[in-house]
Amino acid sequence: MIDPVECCRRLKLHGCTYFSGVPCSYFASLLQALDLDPGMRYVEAANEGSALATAAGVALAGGRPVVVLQNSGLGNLVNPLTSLSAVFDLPALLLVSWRGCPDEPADEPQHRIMGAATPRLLRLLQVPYWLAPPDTEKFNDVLEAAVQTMLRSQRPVALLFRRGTFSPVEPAGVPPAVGGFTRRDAVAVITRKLTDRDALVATTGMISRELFRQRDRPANFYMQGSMGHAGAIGLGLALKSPGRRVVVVDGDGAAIMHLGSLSVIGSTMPPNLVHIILDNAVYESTGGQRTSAARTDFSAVGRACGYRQAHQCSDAAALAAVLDGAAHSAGPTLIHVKITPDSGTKPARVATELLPREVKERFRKALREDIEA
Ligand SMILES: Cc1ncc(C[n+]2csc(CCOP(=O)(O)OP(=O)(O)O)c2C)c(N)n1
Repeated sequence: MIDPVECCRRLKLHGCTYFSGVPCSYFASLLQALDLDPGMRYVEAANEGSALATAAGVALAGGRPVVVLQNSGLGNLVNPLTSLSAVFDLPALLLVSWRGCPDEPADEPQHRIMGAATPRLLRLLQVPYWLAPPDTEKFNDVLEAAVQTMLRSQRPVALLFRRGTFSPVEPAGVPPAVGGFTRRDAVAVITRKLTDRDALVATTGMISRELFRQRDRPANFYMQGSMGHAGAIGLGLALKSPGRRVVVVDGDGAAIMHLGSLSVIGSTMPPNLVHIILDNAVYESTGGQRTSAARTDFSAVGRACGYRQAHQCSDAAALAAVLDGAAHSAGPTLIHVKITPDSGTKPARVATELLPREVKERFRKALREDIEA
């Protein structure tokens, strides 16, 4: 395995000290090592495309930027890659985790197509890439080759990382708060306040998993991937099923990834949409890396984007009261729920019990009267 601290040291020797990205659990220890290194600057980007754009800015100013991403984020990255970095010859070292690698035991369903396509996609996009060997010495040679190619071509190059390439580092920093109002508590209130007719859309990761654990129901649509699009999915549902309340349960990292959807919801004004953002200020599903949410007031953003109602709350009683109020007032409603990270047991993955196809079929049946109308 590669020692993440040694990897940081090597990157620094190559002059790579500016990082931007969106985390993947495969990089948990590397991101932790970066965070602990005062010589490194990591920007928690909204999405992988923005991460590359920030890297392009660093490169324009003469830096050697690094972008950290999960291969699922290649979709977000393609446009700035082909129409910015490749057009202006702006280098970047892309560290890409390889979820859904076909040689490994089956990953979650959302990684199947991108897992198989990743090397071909990089070739198609004319990005030279290397597979990162799980050995510090061998890795250093591969890193050297990648950096030299990047400098020669002045274009992005990629290193692909399979599962378990980095060794773990000791947990450091402030231990997660014990007690407080957690995702688990917030989900308990939300599920208690749902009516049988409500349709629910849950963002990818722990939020879907917690809803599945606490109150699985056919009218719950659990996203698998497509991070950041919960609000947009909810908007489509709310428009097509105007007689039904649509409750979107989003995360702060996911909401930030495609924050523009808030403006679109505010402009479209579906009265039956309730958009809840559970904000723990971290990407808890991938290891608790900080998001940019700490200084973002989502209720103020919602109000400024044109949501009819916008609230902020940070305990069970306040959330229950806001949900009671929302049941009797026209939306769109945005509820910013401040929660503390949850170090408790991780709920099971939805896909271990329900295939995406089953999630969709159950959901459609629950909405049958709207579909047939
Ligand atoms: C495009 C894309 N990039 C990265 C990921 C990896 N990923 C899955 S869940 C997640 C974190 C979600 O964070 P947040 O919405 O804040 O919810 P939390 O995990 O804190 O509950 C990330 C980064 C992904 N699925 N898709």
